Amino acid sequence: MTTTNGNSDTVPIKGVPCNNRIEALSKHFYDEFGCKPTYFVRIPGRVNIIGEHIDYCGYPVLPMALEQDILVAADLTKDSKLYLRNINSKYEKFDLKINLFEDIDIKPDSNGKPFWYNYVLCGIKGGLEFINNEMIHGIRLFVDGIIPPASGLSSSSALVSAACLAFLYAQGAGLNKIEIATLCAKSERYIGTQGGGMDQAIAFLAEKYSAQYITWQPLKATPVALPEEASFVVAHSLAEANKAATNDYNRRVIECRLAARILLTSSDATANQKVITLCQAQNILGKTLNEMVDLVHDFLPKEMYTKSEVCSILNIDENTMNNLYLTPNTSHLNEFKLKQRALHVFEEALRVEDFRKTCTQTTVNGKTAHSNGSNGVTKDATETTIVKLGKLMCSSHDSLKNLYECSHENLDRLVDISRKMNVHCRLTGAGWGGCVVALCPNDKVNEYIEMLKDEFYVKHCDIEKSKANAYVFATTPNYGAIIYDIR
Ligand code: ADP
Ligand code: NG1
Ligand code: MG
Repeated sequence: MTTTNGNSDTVPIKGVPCNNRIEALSKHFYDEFGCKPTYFVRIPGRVNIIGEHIDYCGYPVLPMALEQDILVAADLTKDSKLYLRNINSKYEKFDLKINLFEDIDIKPDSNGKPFWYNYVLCGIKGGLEFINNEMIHGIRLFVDGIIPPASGLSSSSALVSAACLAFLYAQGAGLNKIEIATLCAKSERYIGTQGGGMDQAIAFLAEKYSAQYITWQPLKATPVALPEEASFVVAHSLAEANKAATNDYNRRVIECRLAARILLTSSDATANQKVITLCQAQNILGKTLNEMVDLVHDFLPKEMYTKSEVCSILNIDENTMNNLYLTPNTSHLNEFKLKQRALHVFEEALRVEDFRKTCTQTTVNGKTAHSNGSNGVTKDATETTIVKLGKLMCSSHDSLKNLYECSHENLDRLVDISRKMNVHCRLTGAGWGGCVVALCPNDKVNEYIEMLKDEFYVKHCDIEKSKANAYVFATTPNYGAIIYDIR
């Protein structure tokens, strides 16, 4: 799969880069299976710069790919089996005879936490469904992942996508990047979470040096140049949150669905039962995002709605509500926060638009100039751009904390510590733990990282300063998915 042809077809790269990681993974593969891998698949993690919890509502998001990735060594087998290994011994071996996609059962452990290999099975199941069960080869996979897991940097989607891509490549199936990103988003839902598709989209559509403005229906990625004068710094809160192990994530998804359905009742417009996103509701109502914010205040005034209230507003019974809008792990819920979730979504969608516009142009004395190079933008204008972007990130975090209630005390602490240095940051990914992303002027990056080490990792988390390096890093936009074929 090349990384230079935007939204078009996937083409494998011949050969593999010579580096220690590839060599070590090849050796593990050989020691385990007695043969060399014949191809490698690499899928990056991502950091979402802005646009949180709005992909599943149909609104654009602005992520970029990380250098940290899931790298998988692979080979075909003549039987119809999956042989799965992981370089990290905490992830146990797993083998499975692959039959029909319908037969791949993806169940969590007795505590409701997914097994690591369930994410791989999601990718295989989705791939098998795509090829109508017409499997030609089994597959050996050896996984080496360096994306911090359960940290909002999309380790799960990198694993699902790597498995799906490796499996389909083994079958000789040709898919373009848009198709496979869409397929992987659908495949990951087998884990139980109703994700929106951002992680899989950036995994395949990312390009080096630019973030991507991702829009839906149809899926499209448009490069966005980020200001050269600032860097993005990612810092781990040291709290992990596995999104499929609780119903926190799906609860937000279904609250947005219910809000969309209730907002639709504000007009006589007819909408079939499949209309479930806030963006679809907005389009049907023909309103601007700001008008949708006003509508929320008028039509969703209460702090909390009970299930029976929602049923009565929508004129449906509980069974219908469960079947149409809820998920297996949310069907027992009786109370929903609709105003708060919908306000976050519409206001975050506005922030994404503002952020993108600010990145691509800045106005100096009435003249428009581009801010992504040395093309005549004054230092003052650039500083204004960074201040503006920082403020948008700051408001995004406040909204996620207060309206969406998906922050964590460690994330809030990182945000507060950063503010002392006038650096704005926000939680990234789903939240409830994981990482923050900060926008920091280049000349302050080292000082900022040192300050986080002292004030957060050493002082608050009791970690030796030398070990704190593992948890905080500056990053620039990286490539998307790659297949290295060495046959
Ligand atoms: P994230 O924000 O990182 O996507 P998720 O909760 O969605 O977090 O998924 C995290 C889960 O993905 C982990 O608990 C683990 O099961 C799986 N995972 C992530 N990275 C790896 C890896 N390198 N090897 C095995 N499993 C992994
Ligand atoms: P993380 O936290 O990386 O698992 C999740 C969703 C995204 C998006 C973000 C919140 C999946 C696979 N990923 O990301 O689609 O909704 O939360 O913006 O469900
Ligand atoms: Mg995930």
